[in-house]
Amino acid sequence: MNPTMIDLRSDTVTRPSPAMREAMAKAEVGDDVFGEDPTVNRLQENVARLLGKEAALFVPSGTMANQLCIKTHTQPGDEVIAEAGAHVFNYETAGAAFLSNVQVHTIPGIHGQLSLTDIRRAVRPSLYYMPRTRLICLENTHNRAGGTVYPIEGIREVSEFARSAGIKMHLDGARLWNACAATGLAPGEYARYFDSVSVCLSKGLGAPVGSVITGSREFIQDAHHYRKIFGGGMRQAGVLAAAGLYALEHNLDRLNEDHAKAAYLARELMKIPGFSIDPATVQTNIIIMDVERAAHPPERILALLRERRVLFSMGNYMGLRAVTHLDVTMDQVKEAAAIVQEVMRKS
Ligand code: TLP
Repeated sequence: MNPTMIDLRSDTVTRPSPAMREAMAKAEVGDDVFGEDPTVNRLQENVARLLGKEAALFVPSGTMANQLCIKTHTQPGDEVIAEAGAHVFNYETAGAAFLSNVQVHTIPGIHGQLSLTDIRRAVRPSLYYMPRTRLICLENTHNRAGGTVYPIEGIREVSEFARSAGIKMHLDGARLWNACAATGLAPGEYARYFDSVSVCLSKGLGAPVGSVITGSREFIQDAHHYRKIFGGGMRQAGVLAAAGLYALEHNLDRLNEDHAKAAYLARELMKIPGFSIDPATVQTNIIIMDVERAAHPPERILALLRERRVLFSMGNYMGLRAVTHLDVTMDQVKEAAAIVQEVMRKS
């Protein structure tokens, strides 16, 4: 991408900084399929410790992380409960059906959060003609709901119910770091309510590649087996793990800067006629805009903005999305806001 672009399509677009590249170049490596890459091992130990879990596994992507966890928790024919806007259901190419042969039972939530009553209703009674409800997946922060933080009390409530009903809990924590930055809670305070947690290094943290799943030693042993089947065994992956370690050390504490940029941008975008943003959803680094009543359809708005060097992405139906991250400065965000206002005023 042309570096003069103000790229707000996703926090996945960040590029490794010179210092991160240096850490990658210096990484000690070995064959991780043999378990012999010291840098991968160190990353796994660090993330497991950070999340208060026994073990962790480095994987190439957030999608593989979630799908591995679903595979490890379920048997073919089982049912998995997820919020209707969940990434695991909408943006992972029906991976749960394809790879695990499970059925996803979706429940519409509010701001990505599920009500316990709805979950109780969705859990199948134990009858021979019903699927078995095996797993509940939550997402924090919730991408499609606009980067909303899942309140810890809600998580605790669902988790207590799930444990009492013998149902496993998985957290899609691709942006758990942003939830922690927004609330001040430690990652482990969230993770304790889940049997497995996936976290991404390649979003707000700015690493080029990689996610980590965490859970019990036994769970990670099983997931390790499936990672090989899914083709996710990597060899001298320490080069990538080093970027993750660097990101955890240097880029965690700055996430609230991205949240401040998103808050500013949302306030400016709300002033545009036909742009509708629910301010209650602007809690972290994602802004979802409903542009149904704007002067142009979303695709046209994206094209007009691109001509002026500003990149947004598609959000929900009739919606657009902007995501702030460490490769856009506050000044660039201010510039982008002014450009969007001007483009929409002229049209
Ligand atoms: N999300 C991407 C797109 O796929 C939409 C983005 O630009 O936001 N969980 C959540 C909550 C995610 O937002 C994403 C990526 C993933 C999982 C998958 O991660 P990757 O892209 O590494 O497979």
